[in-house]
Amino acid sequence: MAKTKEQLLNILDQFQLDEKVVSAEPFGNGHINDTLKVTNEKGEIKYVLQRINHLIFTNVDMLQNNIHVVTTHIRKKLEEKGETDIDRKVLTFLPTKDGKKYYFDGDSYWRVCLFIPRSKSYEEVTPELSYEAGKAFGDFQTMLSDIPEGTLGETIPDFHNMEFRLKQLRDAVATNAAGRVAANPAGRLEEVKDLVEEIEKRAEAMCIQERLYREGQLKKRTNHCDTKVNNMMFDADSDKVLCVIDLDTVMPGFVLSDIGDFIRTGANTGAEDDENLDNVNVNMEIFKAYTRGYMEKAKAFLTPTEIKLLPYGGRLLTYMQTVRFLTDYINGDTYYKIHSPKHNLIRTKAQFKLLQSLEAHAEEMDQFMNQWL
Ligand code: ADP
Ligand code: GN1
Ligand code: MG
Repeated sequence: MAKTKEQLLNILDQFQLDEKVVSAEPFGNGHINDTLKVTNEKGEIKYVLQRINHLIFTNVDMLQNNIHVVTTHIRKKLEEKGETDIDRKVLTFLPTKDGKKYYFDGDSYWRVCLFIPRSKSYEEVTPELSYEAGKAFGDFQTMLSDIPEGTLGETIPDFHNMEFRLKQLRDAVATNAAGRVAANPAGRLEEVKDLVEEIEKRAEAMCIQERLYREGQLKKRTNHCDTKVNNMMFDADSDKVLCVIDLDTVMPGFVLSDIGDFIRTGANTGAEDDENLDNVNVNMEIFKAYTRGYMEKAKAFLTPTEIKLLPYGGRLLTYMQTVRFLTDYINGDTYYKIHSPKHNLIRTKAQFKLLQSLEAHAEEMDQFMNQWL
């Protein structure tokens, strides 16, 4: 439900802000939460207000607790390293006036963090920025590697479990075939038959991580799980990464998630939802630069199996996103925000095209990894 300006200011008034604020305007283009930038009387952006999508993040206590653990852990590491300007290098969430980590207004959950001044995020990166991003996510995983097991909850259970995502697709197909989807009871399945077939062809090969985990050959680590290119802030002057943001999905998982999602978003020559599939291809320079930066920081803790699988991570996360967008399309668009009736189908096709391009470059990517094996 959209909020009026007065309602938003009233929500903001529940938090311990140290400045008077006068407006809250939409910000960014996330698919799940609502993000707003909050300005003071001088027109300066001071805070970021977010409405948490609690239909997706059903355990808001766990969510905000995870974020608290992660941000305080990173802050401590930065202090130990003697870093300066720490408020720009880790997100700072503000408590409510009664000391809570979020505010519930009767129908929505809200949180506020400091806006990072003199920073910017990118939707597209150059190889130089990609190298910086690789180092930043390698550092991020390193800093979080000593959070004791069991401290962080799974904010979305089985979030990057490929077997689970395939099951959701198969359930959606069965439900749609039985004509039980309210939003569009017929038609969508017929329209996507070929895509479902393409997905099924690859299904077994895309569940390697779950199998290796069961066999004890792969462990879980703390991952960001949403390393989209726009989820990190760069310094507006130096173009060095300041801070990793969008921490809702930081949780235990497989290491390929954080390599894969950056390749999926940063190394795509087109947009995630490009209607012109000719635009969509993998940019090998960006892949190489990210990998170089990431390996510089992460090589110390990665196993040879994980290093070898790194290019597979790009294919896996792209495949997973194809499956997730398609599932949502078949289900009648109940999960992702959409901006046109066929948006989820357009996204599916663009992701599938990227997957094909990644497959065509698999050998070249594997060869590139040999320098670390
Ligand atoms: P979403 O779930 O909507 O993707 P994000 O937390 O990623 O939410 O925020 C969306 C965008 O808002 C980011 O890509 C970034 O440009 C900007 N942003 C978010 N938090 C901050 C912050 N603390 N300081 C500056 N910009 C921010
Ligand atoms: C969602 O909220 P946002 O836009 O950063 C999604 C990710 C997907 C992404 C696809 C909680 O991320 O998993 O990869 O869209 N987040 C959730 O763009 O499902
Ligand atoms: Mg985001």
